Amino acid sequence: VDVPEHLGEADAETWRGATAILAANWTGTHTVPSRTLYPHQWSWDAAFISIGLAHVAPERAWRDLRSLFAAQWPDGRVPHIVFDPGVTDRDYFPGPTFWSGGGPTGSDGGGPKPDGDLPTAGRAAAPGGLPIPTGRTAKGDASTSGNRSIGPASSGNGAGAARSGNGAGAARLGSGIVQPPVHAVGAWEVYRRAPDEAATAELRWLYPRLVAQQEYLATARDVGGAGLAAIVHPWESGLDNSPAWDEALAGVPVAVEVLRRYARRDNQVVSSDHRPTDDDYARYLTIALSYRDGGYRDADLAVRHPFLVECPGFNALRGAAELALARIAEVVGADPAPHRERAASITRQLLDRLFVPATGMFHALDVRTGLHSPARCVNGLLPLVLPELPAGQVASLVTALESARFGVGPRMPVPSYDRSAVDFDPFRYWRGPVWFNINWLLRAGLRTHGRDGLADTLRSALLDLVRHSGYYEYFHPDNGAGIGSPAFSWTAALTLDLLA
Ligand code: 9YW
Repeated sequence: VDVPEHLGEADAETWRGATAILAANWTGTHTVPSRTLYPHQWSWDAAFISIGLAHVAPERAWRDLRSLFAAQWPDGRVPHIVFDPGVTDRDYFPGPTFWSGGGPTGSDGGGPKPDGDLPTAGRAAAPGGLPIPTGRTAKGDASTSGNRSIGPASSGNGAGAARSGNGAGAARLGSGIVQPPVHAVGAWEVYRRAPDEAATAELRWLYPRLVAQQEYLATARDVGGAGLAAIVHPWESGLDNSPAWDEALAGVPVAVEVLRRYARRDNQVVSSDHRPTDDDYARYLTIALSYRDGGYRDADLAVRHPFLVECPGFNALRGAAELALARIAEVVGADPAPHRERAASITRQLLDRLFVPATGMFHALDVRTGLHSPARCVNGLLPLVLPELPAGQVASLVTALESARFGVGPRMPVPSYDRSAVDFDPFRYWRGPVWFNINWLLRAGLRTHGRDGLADTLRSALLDLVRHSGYYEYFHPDNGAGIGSPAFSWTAALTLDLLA
C-alpha cells in the first residue's frame, strides 16, 4: 500500500486499515458497502466509495461507477441497488425478486418463491438497466437466474437485463427507486486527482449518463412543479428512517398483512433496537409496492402515490451534481452553462420552498399536504454544499451546526438529528447516530463558504472517530462507539480522502 509521505505512523496505520477494507469489499466489478449487511451495489455508496478509491485505486473507482451506470434505466434513473446475481432475497431483503415484481416471500424466513409462483398480472415486465445511450438488451439473461427484470412499463419488450457492453461484466438487475445523485461529484473528484487521458475517456462515457440521471430527476420527479425533485420513498433520501419522514409516513396506512407476507430480514442481522419499527417497515413496503405495482411510472404520481416529499439533502446534492457536471462538461467539450443555470435555480427553489426562517434550517416538504416536516434533521443542513447559498442562510446553518442541537465539537461530528429532540435516539440509524458521508459533505460545504476553522474541527472529529472506534457504518453520537457494520466502505473511503 502506498501511503502519502506527509502522514505520521498513526495516520499511516489508519490509511492502511481503510485501504484494506476497500480491498476486502471489492467483488471484481464493484464494491459492496459491507460484506455482512449489504451484499449488492448501492448507488450513493458507489459515489462516496469512488472518492476514496481515487487515492488508492482509481481504476477501481471508474469501474465501480461504470458498473452502477451500466444498470441505468432508459428513462435515466439509476437504481438505488444494483443486484449481484448470486445473491437472493434470502440474503438481503427487499432484493431482486421483490423489486422485479415478485410475490410474497412467505412465512419461511424470507426466501423468494420459485419464479413460477409469482403473480404477473399488472406487473411491470419490461427491460430494466439498459445502459444509455448505446445499450443493448440481452433477452433471456434475467430468467436464467430466476429474476425478472424491471423497467418502465412502456418499453414492453419482455424480460431483459443490463448488458454493459463496456467491460462491466455480466447482466445485473436493479431496484426501481433511486438515491441521492452524488455521482457527478464523485466522478469529478476521481478525475481531478489524476486528470489523464484514461480519466478523460471515463468522463466521456459517464457524462451523457450523468446528464440523463439529472434530467430524469428534473422532469419525471418534479411532482411539485417548482423544479425540486420529489422522492417517492424514504429510502430514496439515503436517510432511510430519518424523523424528516415521520409526518409524511404517518399518512401511509399500516398494512400489517404486508409484514406477514414479506418477512423482514434487516432486523435479523442487526439488533432490532437499531432498525426501523415494524409499523414503519410495513409502511416502507406499502410505498414500495405502490410504486412497483404502478410499473414504476412517474406520471400521475400526485394522484396515486402515498409518499411524495421534497428533501433538502437530495435536492442540494442535485445542485452540487450540476456544478460538478459543469466542470465535467468543460473537459468533454460540452456546454457548462445549462448546468450552472440549473444549479442556480435549484438553489433558489430550495430557499423558496424548503427554508424555514423560524428554525433557520431547511425542512422536508410533503408535496401531498404542502406541509414542512417540523423535525430538525441533518439533511436540512446539507444545502451548505451549494456555493450560491446566500450569506444569511449560510450563517444560520453554521449557527445550527454550532448549537447544542448539532454541536460540532472537537470530539464529535454532527449527529443525524437534533440532540435536544425528545425522540433523539443514539442507536436508531438516521434518528441520532453520526454518519461519515453526511459529515464529509458538511465539511466540504463549510470549506466552500470559507468556514475553514469549523471545517477543520469537523475533519479532526471524524478522524478521531475512526482512530478510536474503527471504520463503522455509523457511530454513537455521545461516546463515538461504532455501530452497524464494522468494515463499512464509505467510512473507509472518506477517511482516505480526509487524510490525503
Ligand atoms: C438498508 C447501504 C445503505 C445506504 C443507506 C443506508 C442503508 C440500506 O445502507 O440502507 O438496508 O437499510 O440507510 O443510506 O445507502 O450502505
